[in-house]
Amino acid sequence: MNFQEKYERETAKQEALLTRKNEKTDDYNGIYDRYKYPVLTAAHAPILWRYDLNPETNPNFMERLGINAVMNSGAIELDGKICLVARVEGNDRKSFFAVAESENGVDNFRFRDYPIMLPDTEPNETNVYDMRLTKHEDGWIYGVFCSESKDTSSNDLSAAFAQAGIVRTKDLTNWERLPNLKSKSPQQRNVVLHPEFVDGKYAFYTRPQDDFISTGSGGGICFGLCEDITNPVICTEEKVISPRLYHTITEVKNGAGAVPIKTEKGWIHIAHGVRNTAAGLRYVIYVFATDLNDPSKLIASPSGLFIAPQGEERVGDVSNVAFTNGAVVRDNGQVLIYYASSDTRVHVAETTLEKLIDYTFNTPSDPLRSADCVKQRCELISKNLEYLSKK
Ligand code: M1P
Repeated sequence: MNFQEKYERETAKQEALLTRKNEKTDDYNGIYDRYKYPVLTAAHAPILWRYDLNPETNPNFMERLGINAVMNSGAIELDGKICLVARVEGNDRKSFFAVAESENGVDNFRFRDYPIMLPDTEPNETNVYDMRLTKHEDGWIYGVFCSESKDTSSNDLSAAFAQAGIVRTKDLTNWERLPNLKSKSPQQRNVVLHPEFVDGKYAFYTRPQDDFISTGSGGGICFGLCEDITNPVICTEEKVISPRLYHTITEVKNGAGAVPIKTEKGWIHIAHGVRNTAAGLRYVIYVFATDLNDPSKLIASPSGLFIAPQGEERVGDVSNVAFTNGAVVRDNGQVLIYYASSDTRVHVAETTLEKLIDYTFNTPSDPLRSADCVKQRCELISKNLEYLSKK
């Protein structure tokens, strides 16, 4: 096969992938639908990004800059399209951001020709990942992401610092970089900007952590205010709003995910929680709600996990991970939740605002002890048996 034939074959294969129709699976829980195919994978990365297309300099039509994974994606609806700002990881382990767009949000996502060229203002920054996109009431779209740099004070080669980087844009094309967020915590990851001013200030969901991996004394997902987004400093106490709890899905750590969704009953948060197992950490997605007028006040905590990695989702570069940093609510009430599995690919789960509210406010909370959990379940069973006996 000559160069041109190989190019045409690979282009046709990719075109078939990009135009494939997605379909709902028949999994049922009444809460959301899962889709059969991931919406973004490494194979969605344009051929332009990976191959040198000149036969003189690449006679074997060889991948020169491979893509290893496409995962944790911020999400937003812009000009009628669903846009994901995906975390794309090269074969070199460095991540970068790229916009992929789709008309319906469940299939046919296509990357723009160029990845995002983030303003390079942090000289020590080695890696960037996991952008959350907030359409803020000040008129900007903010991207808050993890800005990682090496911890040069340690002898451990892997020691690193995580901070929250901030960019803003109006069109997902031109990006202005602001200074990294400052807070009292030595490290921060999974930081999300709230879409509205709170007491006239910018509000952030933070995740204080003592170390790059371990949250240490960090008690969970926090809330803090910031006076000036161009000089971003958390000026209030970082108040824990969704705590880590013993023997729950958040025991080891948790982190804010999608930008909270405003509903008539409160702000709905779709976050991740991490527990330890003999096979390593297990990441699942969970939901909680905070008060409409005081987003730092927890008002609903449906018990346990919302989305866990299932089937093939359980296997990947970092297995047993479901992670979200983006969801979109459309005008018709459709809710699209983008989640990545095992740090490898991106999926979508679909529900409606009405169902998400029902789930959030009518799912009982975790009683935290087996004895109380079995009581909770027996109450449900006896109510059901009574109801069925009267039918
Ligand atoms: O590997 C799983 C996830 O680990 C991190 O999340 P957390 O900070 O809560 O441990 C993130 O780096 C995320 O990108 C990754 O998916």
